[in-house]
Amino acid sequence: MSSALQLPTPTRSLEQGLRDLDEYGLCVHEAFVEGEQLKALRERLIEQAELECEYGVALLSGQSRGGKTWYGHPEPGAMPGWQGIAGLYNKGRAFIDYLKHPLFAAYNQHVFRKASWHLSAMTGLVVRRGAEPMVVHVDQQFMPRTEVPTYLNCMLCLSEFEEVMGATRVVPRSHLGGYPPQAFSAERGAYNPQPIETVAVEAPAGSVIFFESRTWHQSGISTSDKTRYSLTTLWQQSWVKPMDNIALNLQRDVYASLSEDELALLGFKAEPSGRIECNGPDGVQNTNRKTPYVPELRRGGTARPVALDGMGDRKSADDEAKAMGLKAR
Ligand SMILES: O=C(O)CCC(=O)C(=O)O
Ligand SMILES: [Fe+2]
Repeated sequence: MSSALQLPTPTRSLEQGLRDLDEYGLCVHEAFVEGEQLKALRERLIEQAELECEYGVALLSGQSRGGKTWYGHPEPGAMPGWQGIAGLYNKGRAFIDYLKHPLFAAYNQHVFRKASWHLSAMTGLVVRRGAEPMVVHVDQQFMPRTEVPTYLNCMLCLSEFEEVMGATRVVPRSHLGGYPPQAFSAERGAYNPQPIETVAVEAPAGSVIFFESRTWHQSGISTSDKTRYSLTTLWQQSWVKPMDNIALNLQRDVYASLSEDELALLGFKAEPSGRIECNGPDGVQNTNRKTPYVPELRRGGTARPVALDGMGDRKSADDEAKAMGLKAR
């Protein structure tokens, strides 16, 4: 391996992890999750993955995340090399609790230079023998390079990550330059016209591989009988359209079970973009700016809005802001 592909040493220190992210575009934070929490996340993900297969609603691919995917049953005796378990915020309290890991806030504030952030996607990834390498890409490949990364990808290893198991591969320090060249063809989709040398990130279960969205990476090829399990938590700056349309995806019973702080982590916040209009008499709301429910109103019609409690009493936007415990803007 050329020294240009030197990886940062795994660390358990936030400070070291932040330095590594600046220098290498990635870091490996060991023992980010341990013990019972790691066991709970792993068991919940595996049970969900198995049942999505059994019920014929699994997101599968014979290739990788970037290859051709379909929803359905695996063929008997032929488990495809790749499975994605999408929208994990809907699939168990353990995943919501994990979003509140205190170090996520520290990593996000650093990577996003204190700009406002929230969740973009949360996806389980299962990689088995037969998985093919993904095209080398950056997670913000579809937008021009930015001074500050738009996403932070946090890949939690729920099994160990070995090269032969298709562990994530990276190009250290690539976040400082441009993007990996890609070409497109109807049969292959996106591919790299020139070979790009990448290095596998091997890590024990419980580690998080943090890589910011300008770092070149891909999933590897699996030639192992051991299954790779991982959980991707993708955070983003608030102005980016989320990878998952979380405000729409979030199931109503899950929405009703979450605190204001948890909803804010999922992006239920009115910010310069992304205001949520209340979508029913008991509909979804922003955490920081409540809105009345206002359907199409017609003279002589039956549709009625639902005002906010006490709205009629408020004298001004300033009073309203105070009543909601917010600073007027
Ligand atoms: O599964 C992997 O190793 C990489 C997947 C990937 O590219 C991503 O999560 O952005
Ligand atoms: Fe990626």
